[in-house]
Amino acid sequence: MVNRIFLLLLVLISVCGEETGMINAGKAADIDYSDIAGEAERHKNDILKFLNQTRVQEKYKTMYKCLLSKLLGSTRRIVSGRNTSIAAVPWQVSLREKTYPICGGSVITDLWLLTAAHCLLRARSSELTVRLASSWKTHGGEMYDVKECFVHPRYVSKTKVNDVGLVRLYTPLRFTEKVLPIKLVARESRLLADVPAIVSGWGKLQEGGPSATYLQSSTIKTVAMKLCKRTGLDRNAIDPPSMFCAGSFTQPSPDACQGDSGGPIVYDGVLIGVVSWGLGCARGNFPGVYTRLSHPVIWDWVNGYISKKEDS
Ligand code: 4AZ
Repeated sequence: MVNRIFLLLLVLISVCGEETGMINAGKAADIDYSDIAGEAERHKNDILKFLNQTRVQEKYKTMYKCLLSKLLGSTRRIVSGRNTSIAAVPWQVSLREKTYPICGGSVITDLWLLTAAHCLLRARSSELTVRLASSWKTHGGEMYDVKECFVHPRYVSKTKVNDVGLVRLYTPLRFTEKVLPIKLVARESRLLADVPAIVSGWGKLQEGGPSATYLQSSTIKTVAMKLCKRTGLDRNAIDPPSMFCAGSFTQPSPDACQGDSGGPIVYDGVLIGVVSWGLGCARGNFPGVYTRLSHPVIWDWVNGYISKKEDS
C-alpha cells in the first residue's frame, strides 16, 4: 500500500516537475495519466499527509503547489474554479453571521480584515464571526469574534459604488502558513487589462446552484473598461473609478458567484479588488465586477483605519 502511494507520488512529481521546469521528462506528455489520476484521488489523504510534512514541503517547494493542485484539483466546477488549499490563499477568510457563512474577506493586517460594504450592512458586529486557516467552509481552522465593523462612508447600496468595508478583530492574529496578510495594491496604481488574477471563495459553484464546501479558486483576467461597459445590460451601473471587471467572454467563463462577495482578487501577489457584484454568474457575456482598491477614495479610507495606532 505504502509503495503504491510512493509510485503515485513519483508520477505526480514527474508531471509537476515538468510543469515547473524542474524535470525535463521529454516524452512524459505522451503518457495517459487518467488511471493514475483516479487512483491518486482515492489515496489523496495519504498522499496529502505525506506532502504536509514540512520537511517534504521544503524539499519540493516549487513543486508543492502543483502537486497539491493535481491532487485537489481533479474536480472542475461550473464556475471553473478548482479545489484550493487555504495555504495557497492564506489571506482568505470566511465571514459569518452567527454560524451562517455570508461572505468572503481578506486578512490585510494582524487586526484588520477587508470585505465588501454590502456584506456588513445587515449584520451587527456582535453577531459576526470569522473562520480562518481552513479550506473547509464549515469546519477546521480557527474562529474569531468581530470587535467592530466599518462600511465606507461613501458606499452607495443602489449602485455598489465604493463597495468596501473593514472588520476589526479583538485580538491580533497569529500568522501561520494558513493565515497570512495580503499586501494592498498601491494608491492610484493603474490596473492593466488582460492580466491574470486569482479570485477565491466558498460561493456558489454555479448560478442558482449549491455553494462550495471546499475552498475554490480560479485565475481570471482583468477586462478593459471599454469592453466591460460595452457588454452591460447594466451599462450605467459600472463606475470605473471605484470598480473594475474581470472574467472572460467565452464559455466556460470562470467567475465569482453569490457568497464569494467580499472575497479577494489578487494579481501579482497584491490585493487589487474585492468581489462585489455581477449579472448572474459565469454567463460568458458579463464579467464579474470588483471594487477597485487603488482608487484614492477607497484606498485612503482603508489605510486611514489600518495604519492608525491602536490605543486599545
Ligand atoms: C453576489 O451575489 C455576486 N458573477 C457576486 C459576484 C458575482 C455575481 C453575484 C459575479 O454576491
